[in-house]
Amino acid sequence: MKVAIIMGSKSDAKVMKGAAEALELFSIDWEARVLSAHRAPAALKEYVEKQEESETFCFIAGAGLAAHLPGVIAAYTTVPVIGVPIRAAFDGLDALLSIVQMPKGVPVATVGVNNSFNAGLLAVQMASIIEPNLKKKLTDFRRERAEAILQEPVNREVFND
Ligand code: RP5
Repeated sequence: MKVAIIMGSKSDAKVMKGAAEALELFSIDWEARVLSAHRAPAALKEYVEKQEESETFCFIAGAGLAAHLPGVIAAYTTVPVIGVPIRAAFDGLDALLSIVQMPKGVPVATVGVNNSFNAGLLAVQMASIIEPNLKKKLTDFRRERAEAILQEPVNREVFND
């Protein structure tokens, strides 16, 4: 089982590395490509269609500006696509709306602006549907995070940051 991480530009890599980090926490295999919907549409189509015959169970696609990449990927495949809006202008609102406002029939699951870690985590949750070990790991992960929050000391200084 593998996740294909696609980004519209090499400049997106610093944001998109969060997806790979989340997947690696749960030992899920991934591969990453730079493939733009606008600058290299033919290569994008070829890559996405090739994944149909592979172990890829999810695409994570990050793009900024007129971020059509996740939607175009979703148009070429029924493998689930998670879109990551990248903040390049307008605080990322342009990318967020470009990704989330898909027409009925061609869904893209969208995470928060620059939140590629959550995209990785959502892919892990998808994989956990058929992998009981992952389900347990995810439960432990949530519990550890909750414990860390509850142990955080809160004093007056928290309001001074
Ligand atoms: C989008 O335009 C990319 O996803 C990137 O976020 C943004 C800027 O790309 P570069 O001009 O840095 O290549 O297509």
